[in-house]
Amino acid sequence: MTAEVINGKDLAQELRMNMKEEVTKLKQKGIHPHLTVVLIGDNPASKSYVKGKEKAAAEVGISSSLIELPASTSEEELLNLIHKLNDDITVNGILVQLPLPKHISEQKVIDTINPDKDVDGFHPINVGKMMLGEDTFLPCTPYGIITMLKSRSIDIEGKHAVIIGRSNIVGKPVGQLLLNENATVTYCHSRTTNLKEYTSKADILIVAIGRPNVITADDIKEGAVVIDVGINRLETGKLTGDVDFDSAVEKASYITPVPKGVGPMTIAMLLENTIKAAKGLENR
Ligand code: L34
Repeated sequence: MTAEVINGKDLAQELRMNMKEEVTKLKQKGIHPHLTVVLIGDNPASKSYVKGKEKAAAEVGISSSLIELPASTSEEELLNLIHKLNDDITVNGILVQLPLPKHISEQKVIDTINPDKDVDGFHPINVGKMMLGEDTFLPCTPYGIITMLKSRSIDIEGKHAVIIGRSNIVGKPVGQLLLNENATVTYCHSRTTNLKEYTSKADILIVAIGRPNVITADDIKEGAVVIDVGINRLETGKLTGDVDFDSAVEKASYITPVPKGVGPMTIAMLLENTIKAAKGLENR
């Protein structure tokens, strides 16, 4: 079998066209969605992602501001900034790009963001609501993955979804969202013994390991849906996923590429969340 490739760049583009119409209507009602992105230090990958976010926001008519601070910024300074943004009624969404320098506690920063402006969906209140299946901001990468599956009407209910990776921003929440969609979910991670025993049984395989090309056709079931969340920059400068695309594409039913896969969808979902923040969460 040769898989259908789910192009996240094209899907994100399509979603942005719809969002642009929605934003136009909101503006007619006097609602002007605004996203503030905070970038600490000069990690080149973070800079590139943040640039992508600003460009995508502009495309749909969401205004954004970028606050760039040096890596030497203290935790207290950052927390003060967040309090200021929380109090600024013109700011609908706050995103602090991760990772942060080691001397700043990511959890403290996340905990300080007003949950109603937490367009990353990382605040404990929003994580809790997601677990309970309540309406809230869904974390952008997991939300993007579910949107990719739904775009191809891929059945989730009753399927065995296997996640490799248990980070708070990808692995854990994507498993929860798949569970909410009635999948049977297995979490694998760095301490899992005999990983292949699990991957080879997956109907839906979500790979978020962070090492290039470690999952090959040999690891997957014929006809599996393979979602590659890895973004690895090779010495040549080329981006590659955690999945060996060329072999896996011959065995999967659907597969996402890197680049042009999950990455652009992460950004599109951030825009969806910013619009949601601007409209005000329901039940509030
Ligand atoms: N707070 N920190 C916060 N929120 C997030 O949602 C993120 N993430 C992850 C890192 N830190 C974060 C992102 O924005 C990863 N991430 C992200 C966003 C976009 C892309 C990749 C990762 C992306 O656009 N990838 C392109 C290639 C871009 C390039 O050439 O560098 C792609 O086609 O995959």
